Amino acid sequence: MDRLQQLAMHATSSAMAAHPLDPLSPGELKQAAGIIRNAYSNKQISFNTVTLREPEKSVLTRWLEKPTVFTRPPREAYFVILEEGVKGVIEGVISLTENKMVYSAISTNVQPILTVEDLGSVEEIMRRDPNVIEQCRISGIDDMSKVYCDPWTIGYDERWGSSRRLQQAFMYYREDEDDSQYSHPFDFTPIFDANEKRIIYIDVPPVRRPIKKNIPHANFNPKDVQATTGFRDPIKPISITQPEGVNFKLNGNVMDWQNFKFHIGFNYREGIVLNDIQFNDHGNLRPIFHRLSLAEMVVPYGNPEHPHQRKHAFDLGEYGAGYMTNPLALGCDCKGVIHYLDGHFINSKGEPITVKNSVCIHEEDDGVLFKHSDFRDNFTTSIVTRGTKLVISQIFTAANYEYMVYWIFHQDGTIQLEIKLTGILNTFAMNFDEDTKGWGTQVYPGVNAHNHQHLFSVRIHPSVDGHDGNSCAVADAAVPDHPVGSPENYYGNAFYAKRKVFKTSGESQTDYDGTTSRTWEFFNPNKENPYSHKNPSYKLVSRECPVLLPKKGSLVWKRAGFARHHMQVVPYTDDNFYPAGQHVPQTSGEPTRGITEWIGDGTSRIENTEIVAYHTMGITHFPSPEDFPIMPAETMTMLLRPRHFFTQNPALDVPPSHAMTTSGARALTNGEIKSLTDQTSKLAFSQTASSSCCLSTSKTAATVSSCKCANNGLSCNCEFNCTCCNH
Ligand code: ABN
Ligand code: CU
Repeated sequence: MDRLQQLAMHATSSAMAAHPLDPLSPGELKQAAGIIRNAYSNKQISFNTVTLREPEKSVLTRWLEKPTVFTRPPREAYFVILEEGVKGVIEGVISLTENKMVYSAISTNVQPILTVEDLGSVEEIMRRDPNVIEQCRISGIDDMSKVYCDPWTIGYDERWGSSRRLQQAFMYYREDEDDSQYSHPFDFTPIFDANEKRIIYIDVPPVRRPIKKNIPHANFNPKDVQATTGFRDPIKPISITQPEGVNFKLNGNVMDWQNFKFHIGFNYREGIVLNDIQFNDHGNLRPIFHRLSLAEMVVPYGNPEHPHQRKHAFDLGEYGAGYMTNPLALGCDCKGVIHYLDGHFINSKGEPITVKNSVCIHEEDDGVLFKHSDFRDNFTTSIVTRGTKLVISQIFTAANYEYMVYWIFHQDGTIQLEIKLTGILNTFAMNFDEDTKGWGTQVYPGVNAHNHQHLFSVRIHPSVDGHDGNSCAVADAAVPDHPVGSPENYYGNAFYAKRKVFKTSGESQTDYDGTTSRTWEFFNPNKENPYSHKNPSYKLVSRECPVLLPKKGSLVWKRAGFARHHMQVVPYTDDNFYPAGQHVPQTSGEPTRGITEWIGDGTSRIENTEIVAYHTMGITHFPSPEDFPIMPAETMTMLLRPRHFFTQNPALDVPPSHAMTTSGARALTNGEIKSLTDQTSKLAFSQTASSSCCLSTSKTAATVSSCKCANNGLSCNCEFNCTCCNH
């Protein structure tokens, strides 16, 4: 590409990128790849990562606060490439604005993230390897076209350390290409060298467990389900329609919804990233969080027998929630009126690739937002306000597992992260008479699913009512020391919220405690709620917090420093993004990378400054047959809730779905009161409904008294503008 073409492309790509946090567009990816190719024109390189390098925080916030005063932060790309014959990775930064390489350097003894392309290259080589063919034959399989593998990073194996780029291949047999291979695992594990493109070793267990060809595959494809259990009657349609359209406005990647305003980003590693989250508090745009993302996760397995000790996946740092993201399908993955964002990455040749519909944006009914009825008139005086939620979601496939990530915004200012887990258990071969020793469960004849944990690291960068003056506290329900009968607690019933503000990062290393209903608060110590006289805060409510089960000193404990505690807070710096380190594959954990480095001796001050918190949540999974051959989705969740941030219920201004005042109720006749019962629920059971009902629409109080149903003359039960319908 000549200089003129480059400049033209640069002009187009920069102009198109309206926001400094927008993911790199295909044009920018192309531009970056061109600069890298030019710089390494005489070298054999392959591309691993090209992604947005987020602007320095100070430059970004300055621009976010006063976009007309300050110049837009420059667009930069971070890249990782591999050069043939060079150990480690080459990484660097490109200025897209200036169309040049800013720096590049070789990092030795680190291994890059595995791309989907990397994963795809192993199976064919494995099938041709004579030693693998021999092991398959020993296991009773001669036809290599029926042999499959899931290539994982090796984790860490001291026999090879970090210097070679290695994958461990979990082996499976599929009789038919439509079968699910996970019911027929092999018992041996080849090691693949991704640079040499060959199998370098096979871990073979002392006790052999041949493939059980006489056991049918446990399948979930419709043909086989039909042929085995058959299907239950299909569910009658539940239609979700939004005839008047959606309630959100998306300007580029900036979302405006029900007083929330924020930027939606997406990258190869964290997947969805939410930035600059603000709440419009009656005209006052108040910052809440600067950045929220899922930053890392680890899935340690609990079988101590070699080589299972090294089975643990850092699904974000080793593979990437963006790289593994699914193109989403309308009406299945998300339902309703959907807006999608595409994901853009590069392939190993440096060409832009697009995953269509990577991010789904939609609204859902959210049940009752608030309600109250008055018993004095048999609950006729009543208000019910239904809620609507906004969901930003993605689904990624981590070989066998699916992780479904939902960032949910509620009208009362709550932000929720819900993660659902489905897909297929990682399985290993077992003999019929074998004792699993408690390390796993036989979920199907000959199939051992090992115990494991799914531990997620949520990165929370608060900006509650300001960027540089936030603190974090832990809050526990506590009882005073005073005994029953003492003047201070005569009846013994006293309890209160005991709060401890973290002064240092060392103090912040805390763990969930269900017995004290423990929560954590991100607050602004420089502001005060005029009613409660407490600091405005967002409280983290997260109750699914297992402890990391691999012991202190174990491989996973060393590598996954973030999972040692449920909460760790550090001062913000421009590069503390990834809590298990920048390059995660094949780290030994000595020294531990990421959060443990940032915490250091634990003395960094984290009070009334710019802080970043890493919260670990998840589940411990003891598999059972119900999880097989494909798991029903299991949900875990965490909430960030405003506390002392507003002066009243922030959702009070959501128009009610039903409202009847006491005076209105008093004016009603008996027949009118009867008509208030919900007719639609009777319809569900085919009873005859009364001749009239009305449905509320969200209009103003102005139309209240003119609301009469034409067919029976009754007032409609909805105080706001209503539609009478004839059932
Ligand atoms: N669950 C570990 C993993 C993820 C992606 C690809 C292979 C393995
Ligand atoms: Cu699991």
